[in-house]
Parts: sequence; structure tokens; C-alpha cells
Amino acid sequence: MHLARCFVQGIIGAVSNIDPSQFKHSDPPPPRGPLQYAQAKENDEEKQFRQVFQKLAGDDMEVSPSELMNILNKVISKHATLNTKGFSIESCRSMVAVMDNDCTGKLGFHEFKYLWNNIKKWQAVYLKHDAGGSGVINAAGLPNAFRDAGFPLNDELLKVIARRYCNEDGNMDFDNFLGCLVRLDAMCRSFKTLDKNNSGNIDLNIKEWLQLTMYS
Ligand SMILES: [Ca+2]
Ligand SMILES: [Ca+2]
Repeated sequence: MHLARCFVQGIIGAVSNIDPSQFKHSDPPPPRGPLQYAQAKENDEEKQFRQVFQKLAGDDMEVSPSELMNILNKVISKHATLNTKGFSIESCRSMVAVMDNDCTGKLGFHEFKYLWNNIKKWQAVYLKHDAGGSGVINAAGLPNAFRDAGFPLNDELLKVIARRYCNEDGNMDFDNFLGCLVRLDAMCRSFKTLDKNNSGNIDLNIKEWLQLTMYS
């Protein structure tokens, strides 16, 4: 009972004084279309990216959580300035879940490209706010880092996020920063999709709530 009350109060505290209209979540990836049609419209950069994707995704042409983990850990091993313990399979499963619009359990080309563009963007934000070359973002740097990533958060929400994604010293390393933003961005998009009349409120039954929260 006490726990439930804490949880509800925490949520109420976290969402009051927030102006979600200031959040710049990214646009959703385009829905799946006929492959040939999509390929015919691609520019050179997209064609190049598709070739890279085909190598990373393997024969099934989709990126699974373990494939995503290998890709991300390879990328960060080339960046000595990023402080991270590496991406765990659990955080990659979560990233795939919140990005998996068509519910295949893996990331198709558009889902992966969308995630990749966000990763590039947020990596630049991370490096900009890296506290004095330490390779982590400290508590003082968090508000501006999230603002630059498109999410001006209030103190209550920053506290919730720090509790979940920072280490005991209050620092956030790269894999947590990225995992947090992928989730934040996806949750904002989900909300917008569910808020059909743009009222700022959504109405969910238990089944819809569980579908949303249990695959994330
Ligand atoms: Ca695959
Ligand atoms: Ca998918």
C-alpha cells in the first residue's frame, strides 16, 4: 500500500509543471512500404546506409537485440572518450522493444535507421556535456544535456531519471544516457499517438496500459 502510494505520488510529482509541448521527440519511422518502391526513391546516402544495414542485419534483414548489442559495443570501442561499461543485452532488448513499431521483435531497415540517426545526434550531445573530459555527464550537466537532446525536463523528472539511470555518484555514462533517451523519445511518441485529439491526456484501460509498459 505504502509502495503504491509512493509510486503514484512520484508520478504525479514528476509530471506536474512539465510542458510536453517543449519536448522535441523525433518523428516516427515511416511505416513499412513495398521494398522496391522504397529503394527506388532512396538517395545515395540512403543507398549506402542500406548496404551497411544489410551486412549488420544478416540474412533475416532485421537487427535483433544481440545484433544491436554487438554493433553498439563495436562502435563505442572505437571511441575512447565515451565512458561506458558497454551495452548490456537487457538495455538492447529494451531499445528494440520501444523502437519496434511493427512488432516483429527486431529492427527493420527504417526502424534501425531512425535509431541510428538519433544515436549519432545524442552522441554529439553527450560529448558536448561530458564533464571536463571525464567521459560521464555529472548531475550538474544533466539538465542542459537533456535540453540539448530535445527534452527540457523539470527537476522532479530529472530526479526520477537520475535515480534510474545514474550510478551511485550521480554520474551518467554513455550507455545509460542513450538507453534513457531512446526510451524517453519513444514514450513521448507513444503518448502523442494515443492522444488522438491532442488534449494532453490519454485514457487507457488495463490491457492497453500493460501492452504499452510490458513491451518496453
Ligand atoms: Ca538479424
Ligand atoms: Ca520491427
